[in-house]
Amino acid sequence: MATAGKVIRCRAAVAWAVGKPLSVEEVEVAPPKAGEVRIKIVATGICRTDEHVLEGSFPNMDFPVIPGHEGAGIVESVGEGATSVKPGDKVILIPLPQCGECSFCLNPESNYCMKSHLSKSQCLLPDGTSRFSCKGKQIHHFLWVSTFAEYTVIPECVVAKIDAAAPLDKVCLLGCGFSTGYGAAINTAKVKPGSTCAIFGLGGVGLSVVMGCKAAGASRIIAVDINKDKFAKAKELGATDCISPHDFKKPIQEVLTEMTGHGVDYSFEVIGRVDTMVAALASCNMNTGVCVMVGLPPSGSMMSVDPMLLLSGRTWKGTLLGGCHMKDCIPKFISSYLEKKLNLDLLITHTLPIAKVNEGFELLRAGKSIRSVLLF
Ligand code: CND
Ligand code: ZN
Ligand code: ZN
Repeated sequence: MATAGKVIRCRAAVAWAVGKPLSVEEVEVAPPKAGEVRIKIVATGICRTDEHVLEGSFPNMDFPVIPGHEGAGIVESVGEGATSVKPGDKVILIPLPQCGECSFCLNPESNYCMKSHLSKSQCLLPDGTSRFSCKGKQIHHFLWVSTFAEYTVIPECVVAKIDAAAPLDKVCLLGCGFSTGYGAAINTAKVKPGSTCAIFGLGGVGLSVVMGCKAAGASRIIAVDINKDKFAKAKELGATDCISPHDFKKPIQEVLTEMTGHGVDYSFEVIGRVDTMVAALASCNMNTGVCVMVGLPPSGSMMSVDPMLLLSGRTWKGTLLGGCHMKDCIPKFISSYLEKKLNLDLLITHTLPIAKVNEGFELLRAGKSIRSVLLF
C-alpha cells in the first residue's frame, strides 16, 4: 500500500482526561515496528468497559488515551517478522493476547496469556512506546488495540484473521461482547443441557450469555435487569423468564431460589457491581451451583462474603473474554455467523459515524442501546 512505512494522519476519538467526553481529533499514527501490524479500522462496537475508562474506574489507565476494544478492520501494513497476516486481510482485534506458545495459551482450560498486559500498564505497546500522537503530544493505547482510531498499530499477538466474506460492521462484536458472554456460558460455566441459569445484567455481554445458555441447551434461562426495556430482546434471544429486582421486597437471590427450588445451576454477573456479584453467588444452588463473574468491578473494589456460601460446595469463577482462545474461537464464530447459525445482528441497536461517538455513549448510559457500532 502507498501508505506503508509512512506516518498516517487520520481521525480518532481521544479521551484527554477522566470524566471528559471523547474528542474526535486528527492524530498521527506511526508505521508498525517489528512484530507489529497497522490496521485500518472499519467498525467498532461500544462496550461498557470503554465507559469504565472514560469514568476513571478501569485499573492502571494513563491519559490521554484512545479507547475502544471491539473492532474489525483491514490490515494496511505489517512490521518486520509479522507473518500471520498480510495487507488486505480482514481481521478482528482481540483485547487479550494469544501468543500461542506460553503454558496458558497451550492449556485448553485457560486463555490468560502470559503476554497479557492487564497486570501492568496496558497503555503503551510491548516495547514501552506509543505509535499515536496528537497536537505534539503522545497518546496512549488501550488494551493494545485502541479501536476508536481509523488506523491503529497493534502487536501481532492481538489480531485474528477472518473470512473475507464477513461483514465487519456486524462481526466486530466478536472482538469482545459476544465472545465474552457466549464463552462465559460455554467455556467458563460449561452449562449443561436441561440446566437452570440466571443472568444478571442484559447489555450486549449479558444477552450474549443468554445466547450461550440457550445454545448449551439450558431449560430455564432467567434474565435479571432493573431496566425492563431489555426484556423483549432477552426473550427473543432465549430467556424463559425476565425479572426486575425492583418488583420484589425480598432480595433477588431469595426470589431466584424460590423460583427454582434450590437456586439455579449457573448464575452470571454481567453488570460490574459488588452487590450483584454477591447476589449472583447466593442465587446458585448451595451444592453444585456455579457462579461466573463477567462484569468489571470499579478499580479498587473489595468484597465481603459469608464463607459458608462457598463451603457448602458452590463454585465461584471469573472470566476474561469468555475463556476463549480468541484467535481460534473467532474464525469458528465467523463461520457460524456466515452459515446463519449465530445472529449477532440482533445485538446491534444503533450504527453511528465515529463523529457521533459521544451520542453512542449517551445511549449506553441511558440504557437505550444494546450495542452501538461506530463506523469510520
Ligand atoms: P451494559 O451497560 O450494556 O449492560 C449492563 C446491564 O446491567 C444494563 O442492562 C443495566 O440496566 C443492568 N444493570 C445495572 N445495574 C443493575 C442492577 N443493580 N441490577 C440488575 N441489572 C442492572 O454493559 P455491557 O453488557 O457492555 O457490559 C457488562 C459488564 O461486562 C461491564 O461491567 C463490562 O465492563 C464487563 C465486561 C467484561 C468483560 C470480560 O472479559 N470479563 C469483557 N467485556 C465487558
Ligand atoms: Zn500466551
Ligand atoms: Zn468489552
